[in-house]
Amino acid sequence: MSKKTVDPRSADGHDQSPEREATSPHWEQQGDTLTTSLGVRVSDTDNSLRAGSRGPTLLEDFHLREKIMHFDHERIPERVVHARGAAAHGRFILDTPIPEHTSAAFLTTQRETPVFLRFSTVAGSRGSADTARDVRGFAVKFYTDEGNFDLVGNNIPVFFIQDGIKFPDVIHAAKPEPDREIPQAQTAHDTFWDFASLTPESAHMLMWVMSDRAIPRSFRTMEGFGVHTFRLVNEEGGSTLVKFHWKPVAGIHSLVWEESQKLGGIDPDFHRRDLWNAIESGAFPEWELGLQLMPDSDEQTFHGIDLLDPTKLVPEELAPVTRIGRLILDRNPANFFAETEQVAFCAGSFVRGIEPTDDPLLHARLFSYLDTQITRLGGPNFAQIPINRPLAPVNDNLRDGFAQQAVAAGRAPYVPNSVGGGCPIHTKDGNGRGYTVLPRSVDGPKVRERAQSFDDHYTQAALFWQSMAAVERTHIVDAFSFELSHVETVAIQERVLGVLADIDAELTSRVAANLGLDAPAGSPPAGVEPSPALSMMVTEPGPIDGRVIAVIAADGVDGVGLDAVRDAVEGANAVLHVVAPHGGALQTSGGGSAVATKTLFGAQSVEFDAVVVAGGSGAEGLSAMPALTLFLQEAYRHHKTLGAWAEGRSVLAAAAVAAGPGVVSGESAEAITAELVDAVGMHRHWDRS
Ligand code: HDE
Repeated sequence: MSKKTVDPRSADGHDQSPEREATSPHWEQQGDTLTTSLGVRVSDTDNSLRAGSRGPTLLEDFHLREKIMHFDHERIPERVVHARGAAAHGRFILDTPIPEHTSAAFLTTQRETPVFLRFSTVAGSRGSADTARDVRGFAVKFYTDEGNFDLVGNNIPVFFIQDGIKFPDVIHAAKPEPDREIPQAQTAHDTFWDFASLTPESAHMLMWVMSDRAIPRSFRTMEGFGVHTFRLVNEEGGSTLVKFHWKPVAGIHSLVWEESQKLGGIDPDFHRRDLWNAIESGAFPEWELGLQLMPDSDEQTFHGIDLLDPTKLVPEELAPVTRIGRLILDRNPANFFAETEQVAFCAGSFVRGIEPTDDPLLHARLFSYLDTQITRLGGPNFAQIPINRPLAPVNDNLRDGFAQQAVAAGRAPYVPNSVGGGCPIHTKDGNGRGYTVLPRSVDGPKVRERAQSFDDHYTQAALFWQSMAAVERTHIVDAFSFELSHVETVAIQERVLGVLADIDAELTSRVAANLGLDAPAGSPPAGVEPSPALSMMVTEPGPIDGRVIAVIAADGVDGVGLDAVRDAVEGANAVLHVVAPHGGALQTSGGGSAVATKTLFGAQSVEFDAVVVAGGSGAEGLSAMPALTLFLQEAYRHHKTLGAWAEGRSVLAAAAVAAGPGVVSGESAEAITAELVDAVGMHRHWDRS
């Protein structure tokens, strides 16, 4: 290599062109002939080599040995936390460059940056259900021109603990109890609440996890948060503190608890399926990237909130969220294992212009993610796995190790050298765009202690409670009651009530009443100013892209009406399923036919966002089906939009769900379509109860 050139290839010597995902030989196997891993063509993969057709199998069968050997090792350790997840490719489009705040190239000039986004639950194992009550991971890998930046966040803006040294404790408490390995993917058990009740710093996070935020309708309807405060540094060395937000274009929406429990059995892949189907149907999930920008100062506080404390948020009313760009997911993974399972997010992967602050939770993470990949991905070369490779050129002087893919030529993988012509060279200040760190003084005695400014655990827990609408509060009460009713030790239940008493008296008394315990008196904070931005209540119809609507129909269905509803639903980018007593073709009233895509034997109302009963002569027989009565009543109880036209109205009436908020009915399909789309756009009709 001549002196000043940098190898434009990645660590494993492969092309770095942006098209590499689609075209590189890494992404698909070559040729159309079955071969062994060493390229020998296989003539029979169905019968092992035997001494006679009923005789013993011969060890000499190298194809059998290789096939079984490889199969035996197809699994890698699942993630210690966030094991269950789903991911997609996309792009981040910068709309408003912010060079005044950061030198990060992907945030300073208008451009698109490829991204990979993995969503996850935290507690459950890889095969657990998507809809469990839990925090959701929201991890974004930006493949920027200056290297990879990972924003490894959650759908909740705060965390259980203030110091990373407590992470093994909170996770050991939340995971299945170690003697019996029960329960899977749930916090409704003694050890979690034992820990929580003894860890007052978790109070604020508990409020979020017991709220509907922890049972999202879809990954597409979740907010994302970087949680910690980060530091942006501009070209001149000026700095700003920042909290990252992802705002879903589809709105912030959740399931109801009964629904999420049922879905855990009926469709454990509910969120994974929703993400996959939305992308395949072209309803591309989208978020806006928003920043809360706060002045950097020695104190690193804002309106009295210690920005280094990850159990605190900054209300949007105090620091507005400035939208600067959009993230669009537009491509499903080609291979779950290669991409979603092997992607390695590292909370310590920064690009220039973005730095960590001294948040003690973040600091433990800076170590943990790099470390965990060594076990999970089998050695130190995980950055060479295609999904982890940067698009920026790599020339890293890292050599050898397990699963080394690179054929690194040259004699001088060390600095300084003369043998290699001095290459690779440093990118010093003023000599290109090297990663530099803002010089800040660090001073203080070595201590193991928390700052006093981390002490108030209750004000923001109360802020959350007081910012909720009545129905959201009821759901929080119900969630605490559900969880604590699974706790066998009364002393733990009582301790949790003690924590709640320092948040809000009404919350405490309602939960205590449900448990049949006395509500203790506490000292809830006074004068808390609610933050309306924390509520998920919807006041006007939002987009319904990717929503799934069932039209219940039978032979004799009004085919013209069905087409009108289909046009309206699909025109709004949503998905329509005809659900009928039998599969295959349905005869329509006009003598044509319609296809039933699901049947009442297989489908359940929890799989849909809205249910409409079609008009036509077939409706009469539907009223007599107990499975359909349950279907409709459940949809009603879950506050979903219900609809019917013409004869279909009698089916709603027979199920006693013909009237109420969010029930849309009319003489004809055409008469209800606009109202139907708007009603689905409200997500749920909470005033029904
Ligand atoms: Fe993580 N976390 N975490 N975490 N985390 C992991 O990394 C850890 C924390 C988050 O889709 C692990 O590759 C420690 C906060 C997400 O692949 C591990 C601490 C937040 C994901 C780990 C935290 C997160 C992880 C497991 C306390 C929100 C999934 C496997 C100091 C801001 C990423 C892995 C993916 C995964 C450690 C706390 C988010 C073990 C030690 C706070 C979204 O390294």
